[in-house]
Amino acid sequence: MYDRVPPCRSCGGAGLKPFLSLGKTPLADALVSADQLDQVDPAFPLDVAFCPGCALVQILEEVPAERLFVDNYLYFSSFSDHLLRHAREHVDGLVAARGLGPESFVVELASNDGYLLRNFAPHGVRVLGVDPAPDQAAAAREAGVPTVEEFFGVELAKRIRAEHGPADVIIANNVMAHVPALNDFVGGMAELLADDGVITVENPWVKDLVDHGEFDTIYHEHFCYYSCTSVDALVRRHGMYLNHVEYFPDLHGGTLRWHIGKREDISADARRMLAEERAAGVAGFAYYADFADRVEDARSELLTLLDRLKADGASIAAYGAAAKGSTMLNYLGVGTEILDFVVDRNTWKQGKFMPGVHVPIRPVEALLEEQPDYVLVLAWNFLDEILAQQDEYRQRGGRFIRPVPTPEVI
Ligand code: JHZ
Ligand code: ZN
Repeated sequence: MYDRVPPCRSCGGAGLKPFLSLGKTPLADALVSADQLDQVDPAFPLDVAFCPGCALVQILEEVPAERLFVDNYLYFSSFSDHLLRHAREHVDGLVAARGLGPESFVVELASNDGYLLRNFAPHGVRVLGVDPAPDQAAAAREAGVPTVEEFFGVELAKRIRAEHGPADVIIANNVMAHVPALNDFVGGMAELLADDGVITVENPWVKDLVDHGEFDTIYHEHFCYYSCTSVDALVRRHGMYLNHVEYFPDLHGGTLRWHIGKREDISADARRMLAEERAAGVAGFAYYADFADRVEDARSELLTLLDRLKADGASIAAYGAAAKGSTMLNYLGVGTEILDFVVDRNTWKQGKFMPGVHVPIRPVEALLEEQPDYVLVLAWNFLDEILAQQDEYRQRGGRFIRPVPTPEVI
């Protein structure tokens, strides 16, 4: 089934053990425009493996990063109130804990539309964003956030350090999964960081992905799926330490924030999380061995529910033209025969079509205009926020379907 097994992206080890294949899927953020509808969207194998050497979970396929994040990237961070609040709290916490002010220098990697860095402005902190996605970088500059429009690595880190000096804080949220040359990226962070500085890295936790069956968060943009164990091994290779860990169970299905520094100062929370992972078996292959069967069961269960509703004459739409929504629909093989349309707040996505399955994407108002009987929540990670917004649709009898961890009608 797996014809090519590359070396591990972190430790370089040769023994990657595949444990899940989602078949061939189109690129999750490569939304299709109306004039491309008769083309067959290019699809790439989506196979996931575990590294026995360093415990890093990763996909085997490497689609070129330009194709993922420059040519086909319509993800803008500013469309979720939950995420905006989370970013503001992160900034306020850093400013207070580290006494940041006009003398400080903060760099954010994958700064997107400036949704996070702009919160430093009232504190007078010097900031620099790094993001290769052109439309997002332009939006960030518009919001007053200076942004370098490049991929990050050792070479860019040296240039930034030469021009601006070392960084007191480096923030890397939901980007370490997106990096093909992982050691160049982490080596760049080490290069740029001041000796007493801190790096905070956020990413969904692979333990929650497996425990809650969040298979739809697997797509080609996400090369790696992290645990504390694999992050610890990765940063030690670059002379740094995993000093502290915070857990946000409600963000993107379960997110960890790792605090990394050049001086060893390991907190009780970091030790506890590493021990918890050891006890749960996250660092061993057996933990992942039955995941493929569980994903297959989840697929059948959701398909059975959708088919039954459809057979009963119900109309069904979906909420969230998310990357994870693309994995979900393509792996299930659900298109316009089941779903009338998908709604999304992101104006860049409206008017386009979901990759592979070509379900049209409409503004959120379409839910009240059409009042479908059911709405499949593809962006289930924002379910509470979406339910709160959609009170009127629900008052009129509309129902939501949460697909993960197990299908549930709400
Ligand atoms: P959302 C993204 O994945 C992209 P995606 C990225 N690859 C990543 O790593 C993860 O996040 C962490 C819309 N929406 O954020 C906005 C509404 O319409 O779950 C988005 O298009 N109304 C960097 O794409 C989509 O839903 C709302 O009220 O899987 C959500 O996509 C809200 C809250 C969102 O991520
Ligand atoms: Zn490895």
